[in-house]
Amino acid sequence: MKKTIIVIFVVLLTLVLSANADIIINEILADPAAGLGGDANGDGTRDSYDDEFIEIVNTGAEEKDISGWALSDSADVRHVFPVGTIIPADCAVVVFGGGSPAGDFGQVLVQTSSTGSLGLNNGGDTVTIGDGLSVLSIASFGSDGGFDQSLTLYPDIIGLLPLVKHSTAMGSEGRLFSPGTKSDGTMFSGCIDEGQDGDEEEEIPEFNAVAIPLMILISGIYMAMKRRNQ
Ligand SMILES: [Ca+2]
Ligand SMILES: [Ca+2]
Ligand SMILES: [Ca+2]
Repeated sequence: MKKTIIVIFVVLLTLVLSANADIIINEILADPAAGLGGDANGDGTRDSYDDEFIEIVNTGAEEKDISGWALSDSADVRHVFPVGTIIPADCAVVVFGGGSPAGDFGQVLVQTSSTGSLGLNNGGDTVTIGDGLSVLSIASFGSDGGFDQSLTLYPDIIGLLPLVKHSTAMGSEGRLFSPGTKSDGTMFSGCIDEGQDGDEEEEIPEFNAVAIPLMILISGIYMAMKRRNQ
């Protein structure tokens, strides 16, 4: 009996940990390039703090509520995700240092640092995501962070650490960053826009318009045949 309880506990613990392993750090921009080429948040101004960002992807099969979780660098907590931060499956959230982010950013959630800055060191830093109990995702970088571009997993989502310079990722075509999309500019698969949802919903009445009369017809033929055989 005792052994059974231990086995159940281990299985539940494994399930909890594997569920939280679905949240990964996919891209980090510590060193926005000089000039408008470094305007990652799209607000028309290049700012060495505001244009820093961290891109986080939910790779799980279910949406994930990360409200209250903390995003930290090696020095401090830099952002606490506000209530209502729910990342759809296979979609993402991007946290900029500050400013007024403008753009569609691949239809992902977009936030700015709750402390006013991400404070990422260009020469190296460690970014972690924690839920208050444990560290659930971690990504470190060194001097590669100071090359006027972001560092990204390559391939996106499934690539292994270390992060690589964004412009070297195949398909990036030399772009310096990609907040809210994969490094080749395509959307994460779970970030479906509302227009596509609407199309899917309209298909149901169309199906019923054909299926229901057909079922009535088949039922009528069956009843007629049954009467004839009686
Ligand atoms: Ca920096
Ligand atoms: Ca900017
Ligand atoms: Ca990206």
